[in-house]
Amino acid sequence: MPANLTPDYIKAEEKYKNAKTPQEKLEALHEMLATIPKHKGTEKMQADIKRRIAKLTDSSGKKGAKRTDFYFVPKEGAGQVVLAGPPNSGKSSLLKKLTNAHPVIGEYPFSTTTPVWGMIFFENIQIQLVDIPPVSPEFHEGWVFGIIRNADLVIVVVDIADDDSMDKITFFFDALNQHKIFPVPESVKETEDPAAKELKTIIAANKSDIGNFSENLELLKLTECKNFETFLTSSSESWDDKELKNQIFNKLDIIRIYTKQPGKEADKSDPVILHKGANLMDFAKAIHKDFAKNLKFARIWGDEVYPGQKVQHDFELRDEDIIELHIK
Ligand SMILES: Nc1nc2c(ncn2[C@@H]2O[C@H](COP(=O)(O)OP(=O)(O)O)[C@@H](O)[C@H]2O)c(=O)[nH]1
Ligand SMILES: [Mg+2]
Repeated sequence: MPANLTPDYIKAEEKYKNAKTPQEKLEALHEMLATIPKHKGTEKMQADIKRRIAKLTDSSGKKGAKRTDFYFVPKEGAGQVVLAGPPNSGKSSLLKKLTNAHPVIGEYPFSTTTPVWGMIFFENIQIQLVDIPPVSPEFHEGWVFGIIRNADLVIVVVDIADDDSMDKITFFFDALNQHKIFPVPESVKETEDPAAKELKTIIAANKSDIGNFSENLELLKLTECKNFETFLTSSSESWDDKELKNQIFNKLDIIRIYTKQPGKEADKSDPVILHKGANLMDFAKAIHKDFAKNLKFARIWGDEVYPGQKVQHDFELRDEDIIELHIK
């Protein structure tokens, strides 16, 4: 294939072909655009994907042009994490606490009406955190499920100072299941039903600064929340977000790989992000298709190897390995 398409791109294209709704089509197109190798050979294809995206999101207001009433959040950074749950649980406040974003925070429910996102600065990478409108029996936007489904990780935000949280969270999980989204605690397997999506999930037991929450926390364990790791969180000044940020990084199942020129120090400011389990060849492909084609071997520096160890194409990489590529 002249364009050297990656497995991720081919998967996204497959998803596009099987998409039934405009929302699903749009999601797949954005994934195609994110995963298509960016070089001269794919310029036409890139333009074509962009044209199809523009067509689907046409909001020109022309007579007869139908305005789309759904949203999509293009992925940025090392992973996309969504804050979801019932109204007023503190999703927007957590976005503000954890990122550089400035969402609307309201004492009233439904203060968030469109997706808002910002970046979490975690060590030397950025992780995208997305805040969306709530899901509740009174009202919710259908498109929020499209955004949840597309995330790499969802944080379900529960107000543990609210005695009604148990019912609200049960409704939330039921609504996910109705949309064929199935929360799972650990890494995701491909589902047999292509419309079903397993989604990595953790729980933020929020507003923990209010105190006196132990009874509600016990009650939550009677709900679906019992299956997931639960973190006490708060948007208060005194709450330390370090543990949650660490966990977000861990759950994304990504590794950071640094490049190094012979005889020089590695540049650790801009790592290549790969899925856990990726090998040397995956890394070379991520840098450039010509590196992959002409790769002879590499030297590696890391925890599990001796400094400068020579490794071959199928060598599995670990977080923070430093690689020196040698090409033919
Ligand atoms: N005490 C306390 N109040 C919070 C916390 N997080 C949010 N709130 C309050 O709860 C209300 C709803 O917050 P918001 O972030 O808009 O919730 P959202 O609807 O889930 O986005 C606001 O009045 C916030 O000030 C928290 O951690 N502790
Ligand atoms: Mg909000």
